[in-house]
Amino acid sequence: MKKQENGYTAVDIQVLEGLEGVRKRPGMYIGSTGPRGLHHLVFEIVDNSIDEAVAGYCDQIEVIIHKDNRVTVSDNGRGIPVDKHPKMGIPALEVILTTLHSGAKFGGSGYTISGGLHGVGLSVVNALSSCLEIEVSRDGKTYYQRYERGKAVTPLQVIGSSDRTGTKTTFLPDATIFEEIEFTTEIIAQRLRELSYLNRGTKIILSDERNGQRHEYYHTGGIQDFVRYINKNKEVLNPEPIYFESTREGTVLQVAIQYNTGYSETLLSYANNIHTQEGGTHELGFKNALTRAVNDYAKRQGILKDSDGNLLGEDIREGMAAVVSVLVRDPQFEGQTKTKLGNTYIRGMVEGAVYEHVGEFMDENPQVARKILDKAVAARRAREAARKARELTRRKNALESTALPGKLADCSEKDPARSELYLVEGDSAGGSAKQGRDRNFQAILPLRGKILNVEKARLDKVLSNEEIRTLITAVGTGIGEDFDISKSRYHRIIIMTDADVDGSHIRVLLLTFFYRYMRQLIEAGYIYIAQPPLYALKRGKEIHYFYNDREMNQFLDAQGSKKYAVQRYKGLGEMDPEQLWETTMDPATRTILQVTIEDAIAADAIFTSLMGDKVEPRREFIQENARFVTNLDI
Ligand code: 0RA
Repeated sequence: MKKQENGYTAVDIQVLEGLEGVRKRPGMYIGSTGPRGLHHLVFEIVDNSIDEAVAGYCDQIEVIIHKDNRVTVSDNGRGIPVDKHPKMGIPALEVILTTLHSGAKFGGSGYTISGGLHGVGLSVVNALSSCLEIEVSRDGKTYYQRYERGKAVTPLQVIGSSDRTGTKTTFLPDATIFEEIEFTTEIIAQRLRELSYLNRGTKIILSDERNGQRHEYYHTGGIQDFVRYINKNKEVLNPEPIYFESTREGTVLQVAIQYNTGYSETLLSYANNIHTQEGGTHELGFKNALTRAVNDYAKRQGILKDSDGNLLGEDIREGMAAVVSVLVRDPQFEGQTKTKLGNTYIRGMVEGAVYEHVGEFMDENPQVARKILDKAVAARRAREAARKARELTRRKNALESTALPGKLADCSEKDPARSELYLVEGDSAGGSAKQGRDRNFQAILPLRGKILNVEKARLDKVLSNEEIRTLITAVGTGIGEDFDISKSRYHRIIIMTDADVDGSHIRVLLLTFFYRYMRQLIEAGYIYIAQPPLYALKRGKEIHYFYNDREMNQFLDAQGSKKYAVQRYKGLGEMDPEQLWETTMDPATRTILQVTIEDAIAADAIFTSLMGDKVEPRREFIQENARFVTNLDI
């Protein structure tokens, strides 16, 4: 600040009012005075260094968190100009640090340098710092200046010579403005990691002097490395990401895509290095083009016939990790959090480039293209099956609300709180259960194991399964969006399966099904697992049942020399109706296990990992969750 004996110049006054405004309404410039706003200070400065990197003048940025909450950001860019600003008559550096630039806005920096001043945001940080020191190396010299609460307290001075160039800023957030001035390493680390992917070849170092930690972020592969990082624990369809970049009329586009075998979609979009959480025109352009390119390729190859109809975008994006990054000269940020790119021309531009490059990639890499298509076709099949299943059960419920499945042997009790539904594996066990039950309050629904036991099927496919639809109708609640727990016809739904591999598969599958589509039944404590005995010891008319080896051996020890015939039950079908009632269904003598949400989550994870091909996590998982998978062959 150039202070004259007779007071402030007009320029000074204007400047002063500008920064006073920032101190009066910090939220308008950095979002908040909470932790987000605090960390935003660091990001504002780093963004300026990143702009130098984008312009091609800087390849290393270092951030240091000091013990006393000061933060240093340094770069090896050109260094902020220090020569006298022609209009203002003070060093350009001082203008940058004390003037609110018109381009200044919450959310980060622009991409244009175009001869004008960049360093947008530096003045905001300066205004909100109780102290800020800046060092610039350029033209063989190192310059230094110190500010307090946005005001220069020293003139810009030469403090030495230097054979390098760059800018180093150290600031202490103003404790009278921020609720808290302690930085969180992880918040800063995350942003720096992201920036290092988005700006390939820029080395970003983070040191935390409070605990001696040091992280180095450096990715020569840029966003290709980013999608690899997203998929690092997943099985991938294309180990080499699909990557392309294109520049049109000053807009730079970069896209990286890598598919995994999972079912979720991770699409990260950026505009000028800002994560556009609300999407925008670049994201729309990308999605449209990807959908069109994949459908057109599938038609060209005859994999999809005209009569098949198109694959939907959501089918094509199942299992996709993608990063879309644009640099735009005049970004318009919209939306609730100003993280939606609004520039309309970007949409067509991105759409054209993505359509062209994805099409070309598929033509040149038919094997990868085939894998992606197969996955999309499977996703569509699953989606349609799920819809049909929903519609069928919905229609059934609407049209024939009293028409229960023929296979269901219902109970006479109408009060759900007193009614039980046994889901029984296999028709023969189903038969025994029907005969052995107390028909007043126990209903039986036999499920055909073979049909359910589609080990490699995905859950959506299971939904199209007749048995499962019968189950949905029998329970009465509907599924998914239509689910209504008050319509549950039973408050105890008991899964009764054999103690073998098939039985545990079915149990895992049913639990997964309940977890995903009828979760409230689990939360309400309506789902149980029956505990049929493992052994029977017989001696004449005498019979004893045991549920594990330990119990049986204890019993035998106590019996001395008495001889018993041992029967090991492999399936429920080996028990006659009376035995089944006595051992497994009679409320007076049976044990049933209530399923908790944790059990269901475990089952869901087992189900999912059974699908995958990564053997190790699956084995570990199953070992840790032995309770529900005692007989699962792995
Ligand atoms: C204005 C003009 C030039 C560089 C910069 C600002 C600049 C700002 C920051 C902020 C942090 N690091 C920075 N590095 C550079 C161009 C200067 C020239 O033409 O030499």
